[in-house]
Amino acid sequence: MAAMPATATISSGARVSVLVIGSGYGGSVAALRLAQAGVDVHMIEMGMAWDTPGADGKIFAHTTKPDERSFWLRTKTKQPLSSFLGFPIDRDIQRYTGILDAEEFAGITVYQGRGVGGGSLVNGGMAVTPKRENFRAILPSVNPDEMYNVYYPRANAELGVHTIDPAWFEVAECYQYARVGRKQAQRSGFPFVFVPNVYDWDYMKQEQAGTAPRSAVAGELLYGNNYGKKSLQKTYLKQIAATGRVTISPLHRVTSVTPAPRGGYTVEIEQLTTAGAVSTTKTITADTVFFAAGSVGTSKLLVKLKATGALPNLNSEIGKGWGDNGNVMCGRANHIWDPTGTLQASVPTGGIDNWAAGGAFAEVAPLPTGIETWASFYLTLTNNPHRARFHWNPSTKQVDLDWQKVWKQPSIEMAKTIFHKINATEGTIYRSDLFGVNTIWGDHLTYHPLGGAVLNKATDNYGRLVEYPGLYVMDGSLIPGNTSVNPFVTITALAERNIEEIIASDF
Ligand code: FAE
Repeated sequence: MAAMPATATISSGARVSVLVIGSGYGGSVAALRLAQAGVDVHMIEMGMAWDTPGADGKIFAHTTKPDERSFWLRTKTKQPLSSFLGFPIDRDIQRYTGILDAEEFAGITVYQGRGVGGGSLVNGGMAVTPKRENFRAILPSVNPDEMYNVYYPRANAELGVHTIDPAWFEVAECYQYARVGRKQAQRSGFPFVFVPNVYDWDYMKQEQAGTAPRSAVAGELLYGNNYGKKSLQKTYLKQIAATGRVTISPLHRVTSVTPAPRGGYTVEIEQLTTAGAVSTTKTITADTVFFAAGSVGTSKLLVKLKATGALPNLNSEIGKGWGDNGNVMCGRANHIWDPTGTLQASVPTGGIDNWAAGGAFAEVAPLPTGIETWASFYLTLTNNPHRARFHWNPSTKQVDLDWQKVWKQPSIEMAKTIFHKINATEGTIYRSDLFGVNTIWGDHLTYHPLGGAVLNKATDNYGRLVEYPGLYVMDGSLIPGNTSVNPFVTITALAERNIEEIIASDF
């Protein structure tokens, strides 16, 4: 277990210099750079610290044996793949502040990490820098030279991003599924490209060889990796701990931020039990507040605070520009002579690039069931044009998202540009047993929520909420709905860029 920032239980009545809401990528970058500049920081995280082993001696639950640690406040798991061979695979669990939240809105389920480290605790570790020609469309107000010369390299170095050893890829039993994916992509004329990752590839080699405890090779991913993945706990949060200037309150949730009578901001915070009950409500004062609660968390807070009069002057762009990064999943049935292997590393390592021609990039994903499935499985990122908006619902006192399920259809059409062709070449069909009965497309979810407080619209060009000096946005809500690739490297690089300017000008 890497050294973590000191946990503390913030006291009601406290006054802090900087409060960071959320401990994912945006929050961790902000906290580290502020601390290194000599500023004391307190981080508030609604999830758990994830630093203590459970009864089985492991911190994180196993993928195929989800227990209470696996899901955020649910009594039944809600796995992205809901069935196998037509049989439902979700199971009852104890309600607990577990690591993966499947947050349900009317038209979409949004998966998010909960705990110190945010999404880095549960994600696939795929660490991709978008192609430069796509970047202008993503963030047109940001100087690409700065991003590609300074901030992307910085983010990649700090996160520990590397690509698989290509020679090892050719022989690793746990990547047979990816080699089948490559062979079939290339037979249909699509380029197959390696996807960089934050997983420790040397550790993976030891796992495969049986000389180290298995993690990715044992299928660990969605509910945390016990060994090889370099989550933020092993990178930014470890560096944060070394500064000695940052404390963090896990199991604390921010519910309100409003100008304080004598300067700074009054922040309302709920302390949670592991059953999800509110044990204490606290009021503190912060000179400066960074919203880094993720695209959904930050957007929900800001939309509520604007609508309920806590921050009424926030501009009308708040809540807009939300997208799902075009996520859609599917599986294909292979012929009996194309087995994908019983041993499958949970960390994907390559993808099929048809972005320019078809608006789709398909990651060859594992199905780590431990049995031969003769299935190829894919998460496809597409150039879906739809953008949704968060609204305050005064009757339910909740924030709703107006995403519609039919808005996934363009993503399906883009994914078909790859898989219809592969099926035609191979003489194969789609699997229709993975997302319910007779359902081909996993079009009910996203792992990549983006937008809701878009850069240079809801904020200035560096994430300042200009109507309220001292309030900043620092996470995936700044990015308008799509990054053309997996998002966390861009979230990290953008946070590095923004915090540098904010420290230079505002502190
Ligand atoms: P995030 O990491 O979500 O952190 C926000 C934190 O704020 C969370 O820890 C929340 O618990 C906390 N929070 C929320 N509301 C409050 C509140 N009111 N008070 C206190 N704390 C709060 O935000 N991306 C990739 O690039 N590559 C991948 O391979 C990949 N795989 C993924 C797989 C899964 C299953 C999931 C769920 C996501 C995946 N992602 C992947 C997405 C990636 O993890 C996500 O874009 C980033 O984590 C978002 O970073 P943020 O800093 O915006």
